[in-house]
Amino acid sequence: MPDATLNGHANPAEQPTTGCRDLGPARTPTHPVATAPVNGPLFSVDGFVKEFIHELNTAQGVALARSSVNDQYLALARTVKNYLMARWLDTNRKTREAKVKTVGYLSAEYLLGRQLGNALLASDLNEIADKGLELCGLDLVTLRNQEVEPGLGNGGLGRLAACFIDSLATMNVPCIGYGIRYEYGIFRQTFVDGRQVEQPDTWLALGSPWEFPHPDASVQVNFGGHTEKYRDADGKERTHWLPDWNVLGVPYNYMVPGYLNGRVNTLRLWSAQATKAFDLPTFNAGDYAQAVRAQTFAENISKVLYPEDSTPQGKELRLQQQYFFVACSLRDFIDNELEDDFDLHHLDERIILQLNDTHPVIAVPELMRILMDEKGFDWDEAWAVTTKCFAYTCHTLLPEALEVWPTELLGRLLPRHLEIIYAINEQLLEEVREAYPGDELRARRMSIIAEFPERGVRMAYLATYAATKVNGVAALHSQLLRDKVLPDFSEMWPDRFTNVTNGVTPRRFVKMANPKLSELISDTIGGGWVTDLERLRELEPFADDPDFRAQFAAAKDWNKRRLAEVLRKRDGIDLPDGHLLDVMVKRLHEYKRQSLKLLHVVSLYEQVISGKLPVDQLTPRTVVFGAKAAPGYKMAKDTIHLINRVAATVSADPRLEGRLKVAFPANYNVTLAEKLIPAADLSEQISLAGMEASGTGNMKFALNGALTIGTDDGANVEIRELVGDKHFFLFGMNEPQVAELGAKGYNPESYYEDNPQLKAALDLVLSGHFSGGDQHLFDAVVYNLLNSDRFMALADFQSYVDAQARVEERYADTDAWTRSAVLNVARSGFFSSDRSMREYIQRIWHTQPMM
Ligand code: 26V
Repeated sequence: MPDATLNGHANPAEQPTTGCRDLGPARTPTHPVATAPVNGPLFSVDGFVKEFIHELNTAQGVALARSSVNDQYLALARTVKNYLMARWLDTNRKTREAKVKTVGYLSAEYLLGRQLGNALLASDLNEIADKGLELCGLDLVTLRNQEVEPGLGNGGLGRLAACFIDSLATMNVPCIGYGIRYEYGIFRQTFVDGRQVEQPDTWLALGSPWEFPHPDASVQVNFGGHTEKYRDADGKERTHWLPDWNVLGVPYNYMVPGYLNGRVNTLRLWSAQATKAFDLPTFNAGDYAQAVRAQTFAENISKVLYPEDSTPQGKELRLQQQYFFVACSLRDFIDNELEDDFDLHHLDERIILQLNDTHPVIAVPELMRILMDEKGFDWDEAWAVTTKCFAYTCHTLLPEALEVWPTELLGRLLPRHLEIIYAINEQLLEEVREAYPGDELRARRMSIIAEFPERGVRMAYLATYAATKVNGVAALHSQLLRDKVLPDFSEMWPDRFTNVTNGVTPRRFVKMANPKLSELISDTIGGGWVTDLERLRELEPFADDPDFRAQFAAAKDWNKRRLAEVLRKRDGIDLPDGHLLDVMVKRLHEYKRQSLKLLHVVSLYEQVISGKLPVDQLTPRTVVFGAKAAPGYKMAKDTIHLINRVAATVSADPRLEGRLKVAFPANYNVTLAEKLIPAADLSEQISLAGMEASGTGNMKFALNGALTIGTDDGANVEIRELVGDKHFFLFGMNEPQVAELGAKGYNPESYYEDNPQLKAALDLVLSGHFSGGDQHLFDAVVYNLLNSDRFMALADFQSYVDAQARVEERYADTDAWTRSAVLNVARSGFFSSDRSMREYIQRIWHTQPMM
């Protein structure tokens, strides 16, 4: 049925301007969303305006003339959402009918970024919205800027999940993303006297137009209590779990629109609620606080995202979060997505559950529990199904990042699950002993149960044993995972291990974030690259075309001007014109080595103020840092403080005027990344080799025409191989060299003593130059480098400085630089998350796109 409201005529100039009269104009009282033809005509500008004004009037209850920017943003979001709604319902219906295998992506984090721009892009509504809003006297960019991004993740792992679900929707692959609807996402970072101060992230405060709560579809999640054995009707011994408390999981659905393909997948995030709002007798007796305590307790489960990535926190609440979302998700899929009479022996034909790191691994014993205790399966049947339904991705190499849950805690919170884990472990050890008779040491090494420093469950081992496939996230990482983290497992089950190198969505991180470059690319090779990123290869010949290079450079300049405006408004930072823009943005962690970058800056500065280097020999450069530190990670916070002090000192020193500037905008997030990355000339990827599992920022920079200075770590290795050594500034030890130095005994102080340039830089920090004369303010940072330097920043310092000299040399030759930048773009098509998804589909999931 054609929809009159979408194509009808509406001139906003004729729209009444008062709230009352606004509601007046005739509007067909239909719900266009439910009936809009899925493949029918797009919104006309007039239809768009009519719908927008309607949303403003009815949902926001204001007239255009009286509306705030937030009202306008919400009305626009709803207009776009309405447009996508028919497609969403259609996708759901078709997927259900087809009974095809779905990807259940289980992730505790989704770092989505703003939704409006992406929804407009996916539905091709940008131009119409732009024109329509202009007719209303409004500006699309202003409205887009009103959106607060849902920061429901810490960094790379959460952003990867968001890229993956975007790609699956775009590739027409059925997927439900399952996760937690944190009421507070990653904290908002502010600086007070240069120190990080965390503020709560109130992303829901101004309204959340993209979510659809379904309290009617809530599920119950149990905790605590004990188990009891009994005999069923057939005389078989079975187990009951008698929990002693529970909460409700309320699903909130979010649209995941594919790019111009009419598919809209679902992201389903769970919010915790008390099963009984209050205890009425207690309330009536006047003890209000006691009455609401249960409610507060329950709701705490989805209250806040854990921002810790420095020390694994054995926090009970965190385990509650993990079990909560996983239990909700399995229950939801089995009870609501499958047909009532579905035979769960064939569950693997309908779902593959991808474990995004160890956070959702408690799903393994949960599925066993459901199959055995609720569905009457015996152990072997349940295990046969379970092991076909899970695949596990590991995202780290740091031993301290691998989760181990104390059995005391697990047993108290999830007694039945601990029993099942013990039984799984017994079975594992039996298999190991059979394969390696007499090798008791090996059995002990491979045990899912750790005995020291306390008895605990190694979640990575549990996942590896249960999964059909285990993958690392870049070639080097997967190799090290096999050789160093899980060597016994990979020896016993070599075929289980595989690599899928990460990728990023070209929709958000090129097409949306870099409109000028995108336009140039599309004008040159057509628009197909947006869903087939390897086609960027066709740009290669244009690297030698001066005219193309000029346009490419002009796009970069435009991005820099746009960034300058953002930083001026957002942070009061002035970006000088014509500087090499040198960017290091990522979580603050010692292994990532922000301190190495800082030492380089301090060294340049020191050489100038001490007269060793004439200032006019410095390449004009602005160094931008963006980084949040985990609130409990002292060293990381001290490093932030030092960066801010160096930034203030260097930027204020007239001797460096126009030559060197350091900027550290607070609260780096997806929204800022979208402005920073397209503007960057130089991408800093300088982790100690063997420490960064993959990195994904590195890919975003290369795809936007920044050159990388980097170590042979994570996906840097593959970036360098693809773009070519000439167009990548490699430095530092490689992983075997790091291992060798570690084995030999690393003495950071010797590098300090032997390298006058390094010594001078560290001495300048120790002199109190950046701390108003306080010679001890940064002792922790400096002496950590001098005495321990776990991540060998001092060992790589000289090599890094040398590589920076090569950067400056190339940058001085504008044509050569731009040529390298073009080749970086042309040769980075591999790093599309569409390619990653294709690999998961073919080698791990064995799912099919829907036609
Ligand atoms: C967690 C922890 C926990 C405590 C100890 C220190 C530590 C360090 C890092 C982490 C995060 C581990 C999970 C994670 O976010 N990994 C990131 O995943 C990205 C997507 O695969 C990948 O690009 C990054 O290299 C990897 O660090």
